[in-house]
Amino acid sequence: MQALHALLIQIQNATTLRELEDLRLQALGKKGLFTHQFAKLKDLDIQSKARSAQELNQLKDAFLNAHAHKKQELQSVELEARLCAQKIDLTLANTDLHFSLGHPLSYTKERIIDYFTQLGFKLHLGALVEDEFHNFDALNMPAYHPARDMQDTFYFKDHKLLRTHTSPTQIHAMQTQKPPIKMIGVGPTFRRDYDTTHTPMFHQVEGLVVDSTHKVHFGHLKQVLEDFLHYIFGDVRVRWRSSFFPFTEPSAEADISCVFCEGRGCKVCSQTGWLEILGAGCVHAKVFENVGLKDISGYAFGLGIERLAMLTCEINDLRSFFETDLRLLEAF
Ligand code: FA5
Repeated sequence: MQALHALLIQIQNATTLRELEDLRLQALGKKGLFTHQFAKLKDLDIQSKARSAQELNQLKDAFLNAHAHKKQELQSVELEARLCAQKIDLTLANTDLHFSLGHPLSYTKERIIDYFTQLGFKLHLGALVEDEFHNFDALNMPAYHPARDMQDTFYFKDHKLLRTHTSPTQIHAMQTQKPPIKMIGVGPTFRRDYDTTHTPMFHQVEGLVVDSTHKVHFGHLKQVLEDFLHYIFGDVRVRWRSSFFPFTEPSAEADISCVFCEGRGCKVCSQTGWLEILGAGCVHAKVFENVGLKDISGYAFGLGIERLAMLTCEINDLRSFFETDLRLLEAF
């Protein structure tokens, strides 16, 4: 029995899990002290046997408790020591990391936002659900305008609609801010379209610069947008064509020399050597009148982000942006 009490003390003093395991075997193994003492019980008379068995069982319980307790304590100490030894060096380069620019659409959108915000344009996201005034009327698109047809626009029951372009953001900006105003409106827009270059949901960027009379003119618009097109497409030629938008006068569209054939003519540019990129113009007097601004001048522009992403990332079917095919992301 004395040897068993000594084992209990050794358990308290154990410093490693291996030492503890040795003590467990010494006590409970085939040839262990407890095994030996229990075997000896059979030689005792009935009374001594009962007394010794009780004493032995109490000692065994105490041993098992002390052992379990010590084991837990030593396990935490060893774990702590192992974790300290395994410190991660965050400064080491990991060549296995997978770098991605993200989805080509988000990447293109961020590039556009970066460019204009660095020039001092304030970012507006606007609301996706608009009323007819902000989406059409204020932009000089009266009730008979074809874009207002049910075939083109997603309407709700109460004359609300999913914005068909980001141009309503310029109306909100002019209604809520005092000129000078310099803003871009960015985000999803919706039309009833579906083919290789058109989807029901797509993204646009709108730009608006407004200041008192004669301070903003078409020359500023041309400079800002030509610089922007060179930032996105590099060394391309830019061509301006006159065009029509109800909310700008004069209106124009900018083309770039085809990035695939460098202007020689190919399938992508329909053999013309040019690619249409954006619409722009000076803000129409009617629009200023609709938002109650006087003695004022300004320019606006708008473009489709998918179109830019298709050209810069060489993707020929716009619908593939929305098909969540991981292979598309892996290609970037
Ligand atoms: C507009 O939406 C005008 N609000 C742009 C504007 C703003 C002009 C300010 C002048 C001043 P448009 O309908 O052409 O213009 O659309 C602009 C671009 O959106 C198109 O060139 C095209 O790239 C893109 N787009 C139009 N419909 C879709 C569609 N269904 N899917 C993908 N992109 C589309």
